[in-house]
Amino acid sequence: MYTVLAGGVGAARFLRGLTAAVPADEVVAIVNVGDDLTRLGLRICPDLDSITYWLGGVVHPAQQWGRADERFTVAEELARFGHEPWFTLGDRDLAVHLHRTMRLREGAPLSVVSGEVARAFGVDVRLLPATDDEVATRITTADGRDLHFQEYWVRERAAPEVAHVRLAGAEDARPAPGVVEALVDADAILIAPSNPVVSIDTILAVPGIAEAVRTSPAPVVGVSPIIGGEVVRGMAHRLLPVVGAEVSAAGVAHHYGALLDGWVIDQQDAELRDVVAAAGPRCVATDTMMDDPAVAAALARTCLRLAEEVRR
Ligand code: FO1
Repeated sequence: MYTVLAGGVGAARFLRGLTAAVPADEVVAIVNVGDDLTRLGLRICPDLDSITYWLGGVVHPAQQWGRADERFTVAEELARFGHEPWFTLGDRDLAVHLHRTMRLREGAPLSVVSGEVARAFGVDVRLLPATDDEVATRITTADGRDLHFQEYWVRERAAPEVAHVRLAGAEDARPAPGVVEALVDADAILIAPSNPVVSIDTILAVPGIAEAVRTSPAPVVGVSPIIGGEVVRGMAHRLLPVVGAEVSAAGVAHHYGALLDGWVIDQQDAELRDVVAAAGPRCVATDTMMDDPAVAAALARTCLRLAEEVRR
């Protein structure tokens, strides 16, 4: 079993590559739920949905979130009542939120509903929310505002200076059923090239998960989300300094620290290999730009080979 700590888009591309290297039913993704929010009374899970849509072959190709062939008839009608459209929900996307919200109201845990939704889109990878409890990534801006992550990222386009990032509700949250087992029993634990601060740290912030990664006998291999000092997408470059991490492939490895046994960086950053290795993890440089599915598959195989090397 290969267990992947996963955020949104970068994780979806990586998972697509991994399922070209090993059978999909041997892959478990532990997915960040800090992005989740309730809008219009509906529970929305952006990272679970991005991965589901991506692996299900129905993601909006340019946006990498939301659905292809989407329409916004409901959103247009809702504007009539003054609902702010800063977080747009398409008609097809709404069907997932309606189903999920109905099932949650019936008392089904998010982990059960996520499995139903994944199967409905033909996704064989097991998608597990990090927790079934309600948590939220919240951003404290330098000027003292307390924003939900989606307000910061979507409404304010990550413009405000950030003073602090936290996973609200973490102290009362528990790993979802199957999460600890997926980590302890894994043949390898892989950290996808997701946002270290608001995707990976927010998984590790659920009490019991970081502990399970540390005590698991499985080698832990991660992929740098920073290439040539730049983010591939998103706003990690705005948030890494907030947690004292340098915006580089070496800086992120240092941020994950002792969790890592292996670290895969892009060939552009090959000169950082010794810097990374000096801090502990075995380091490999390869092509990590996963625009091409063949690159994603090769990257996954590189991670699995590195996991075998560090296991010995
Ligand atoms: N991102 C945007 O930039 N604008 C949006 O209006 C927006 C709506 C949206 C609705 C559902 C959903 O699952 C994701 C949505 N996203 C939107 C993307 C979302 O902010 C990201 O997928 C993650 O939360 C960050 O990676």
